[in-house]
Amino acid sequence: MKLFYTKRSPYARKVRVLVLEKGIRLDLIDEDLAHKSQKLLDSNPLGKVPTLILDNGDVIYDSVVICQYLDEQDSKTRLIPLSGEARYEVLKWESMADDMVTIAIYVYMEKVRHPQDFHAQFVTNSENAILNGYQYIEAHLNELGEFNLASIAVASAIGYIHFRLPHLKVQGKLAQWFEQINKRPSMQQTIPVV
Ligand SMILES: N[C@@H](CCC(=O)N[C@@H](CS)C(=O)NCC(=O)O)C(=O)O
Repeated sequence: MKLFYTKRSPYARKVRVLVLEKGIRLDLIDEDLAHKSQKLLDSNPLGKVPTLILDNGDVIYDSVVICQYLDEQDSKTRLIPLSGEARYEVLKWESMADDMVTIAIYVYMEKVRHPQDFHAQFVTNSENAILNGYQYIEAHLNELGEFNLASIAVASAIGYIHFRLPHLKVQGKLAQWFEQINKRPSMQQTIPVV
């Protein structure tokens, strides 16, 4: 299997952490999103990472679908509960974490495109949404006790927000939780870099 990714992408990071935790072997193809390869564009009409190419040539995207596919490939280390309420709780955490990432990307892009005159209200509202997200996560940390895709997604989101919006660092109990999870080799090997 081959995974198109970038070292910055928090969506791809979820997949990379899951793969490392499960010991799945795949080839990583580092994409330059400013000059997307034809192979990526041929595989995914939107040219997004992560995109997974299976050994039979089939293609799977996006990160939510790839994580579910890969988790099913090996039952020894399940990172997504198989069914029922527990499964949807984990997927709900993933969805919230992914949305925090999306908000952070929009804020970062707004500031990069308009460094002197970014839309202040948009940035404030978006950053407040991220801070509300932090508050919610901290108040529900007991739900993230087990290491699974929920904690992978939340930690990847926090890692990305720290990377792009360093003034929005987590604090208190959430910072302690993040520090612990960030020590895992799978997290250390996938820290976002430019
Ligand atoms: N919903 C998608 C989002 C993927 C995504 O937006 N990836 C970004 C990189 S972080 C990307 O490929 N951007 C390139 C582009 O949109 O052209 C997922 O979860 O995989």
